[in-house]
Amino acid sequence: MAIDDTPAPHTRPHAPRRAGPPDTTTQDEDAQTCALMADSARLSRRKFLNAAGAGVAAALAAPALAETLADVPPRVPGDPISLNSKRSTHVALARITESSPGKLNVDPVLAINSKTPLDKLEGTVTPSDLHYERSHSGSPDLDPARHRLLIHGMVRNPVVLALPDLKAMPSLSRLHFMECSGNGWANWKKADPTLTVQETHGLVSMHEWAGVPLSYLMEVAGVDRDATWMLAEGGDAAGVARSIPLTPDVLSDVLVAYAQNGEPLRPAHGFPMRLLVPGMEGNLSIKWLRRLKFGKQPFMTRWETDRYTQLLPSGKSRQFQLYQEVNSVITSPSGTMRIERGRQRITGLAWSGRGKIAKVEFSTDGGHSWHVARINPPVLHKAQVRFEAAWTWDGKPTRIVSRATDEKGNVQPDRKTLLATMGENALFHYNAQQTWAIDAQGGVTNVLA
Ligand SMILES: Nc1nc2c(c(=O)[nH]1)N[C@H]1C(S)=C(S)[C@@H](COP(=O)(O)O)O[C@H]1N2
Ligand SMILES: [Mo]
Repeated sequence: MAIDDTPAPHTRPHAPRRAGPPDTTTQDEDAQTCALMADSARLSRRKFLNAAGAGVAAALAAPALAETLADVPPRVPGDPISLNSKRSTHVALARITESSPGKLNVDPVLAINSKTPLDKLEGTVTPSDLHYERSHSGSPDLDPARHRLLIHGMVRNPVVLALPDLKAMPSLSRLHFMECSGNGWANWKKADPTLTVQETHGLVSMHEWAGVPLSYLMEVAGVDRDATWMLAEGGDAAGVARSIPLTPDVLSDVLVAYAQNGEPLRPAHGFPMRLLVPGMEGNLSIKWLRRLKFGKQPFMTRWETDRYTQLLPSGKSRQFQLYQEVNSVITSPSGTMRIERGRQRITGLAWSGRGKIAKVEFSTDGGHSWHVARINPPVLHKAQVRFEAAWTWDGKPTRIVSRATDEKGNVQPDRKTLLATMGENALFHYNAQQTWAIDAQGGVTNVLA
C-alpha cells in the first residue's frame, strides 16, 4: 500500500467532472492516474513546501480539464442582505441525540445529550449551534438582569457579582476544547458497525471562550491561602455542583466565561455565565454558574460521590478522575462513509487535557506501521488540532487508525492497553485509538482493534 505524506491537493483528485463527452475512463486508468499524481506530488514536494500551489498544479496537470465553464449555471441575482446569515440550503448540519451509551437519534425529550457532527466539520472551531450539549435537567434561559454569582467560603470578602460586574473586570479569550467524560463510551464493550464518528466521538467541541480568569476573582474575594478546593454550583434545576482542586494548572487556566465564539453564551451552554475548566472532564465546567465556594477539602456532592465515579475491574470505584487524556480520531474517512480507490485525504482531530499535542501518527494497515501526519497550526494549549495525510487506497480491505502524543509524552493507548488497566465496566474516559475498517467496496465501519 503506497503512502505519501505530501498534502493532498484541494481538488477532487479522482476523476474530476468534465464538460463535454461522457467520461469513459476505466477504474484501472483512474488508479494509474492516481499513482501518477501521487508520484508527481511526491516529486514536487519540496516545491510545494517552498511555494504553496506547486502540488496543486501537479495534481491538476494529470487529467486535462476542459477549458470551458459551459455547463455551469448562469449568474442570478441573489437573496437580499440578511440580519442573520443562514447555512447554504445544500448543507445539512445538525447534532444528534443520545439517551444512553450508543442509543442514538432518540426523541429529544428522552435525550441526555446531543453530539457534534465531527464528520462534517473542518478546521478546529465548532460552530456554536453545533457544540455538543449535555444538560442534566434541561436548559434554563436565565434572565441576566437577575442572575448573580456568589463567591464565598474561605474568603476575606464574600462577593455577589452580576454580569456587568464581570464584564467590567479584565478579560481573557482562549481557544480550548471541551469534552464530556462520556465521549467514546459506546465503544467500551463492543463496536456497533453502524456508528458514525459523530456517534462515537461527538461529545467534544472546540471554541474561543472569553471571560474573567478565576485567579482574578480569587483576588477580588481574597481567597484564603489555605484553601485547596473550590465548589462550583449551577443555577439549573438539577443544581449540578462539582469540587475542583486548586492545582497550579487550574489556577492558571480556569475562566468564568460569558462568551463563546465571539457572542454571549447560548442558553444551552450556560448563559449568562459558566465555569470553563480547560483539559478536565466537561462536567466541571459548570453552566449557569451561580456559586463558587472555597474550602480545604472536596465538598462531596452527589456528582462526585456517585455520578462521575469510575467503576474499576476490582469492583472499587475511582473518584476524581479529572483529566481528559490524550486522544485523537480520524474524522474522514470514518464510519458509514464510502471511499473510492485512489488518493484520499485522511484527516482528523487530536487533543489532550494535559497540554499541547506534540505528534499525531496514522496507520493504514491496522496499526502495523505508522506514519507521522501533518498538523495544521496553530498548536495551542488544551486545544484541538487538525491533522492530515495523503494516502492512496489500492482497493484492498484494510484498517485505518490514528494515535496522538502530547507534549508531556503521553501516548494515546490502543484498546488492549486501555482495557488492561480499566476493564470493561468503566463508563467514562474512553480514549483508546479509534479504528475504522475499510471493506473491498470502500465501505468504512467502526471496529474494535
Ligand atoms: N449546571 C450544569 N452544568 C453543567 C451540566 C449540567 O447539566 N448543569 N452538564 C455538565 C456536563 S456533564 C458537561 S459534559 C458540560 C457540557 O457543556 P455543554 O452542554 O455546553 O457542551 O457541562 C457541564 N456543566
Ligand atoms: Mo459530561
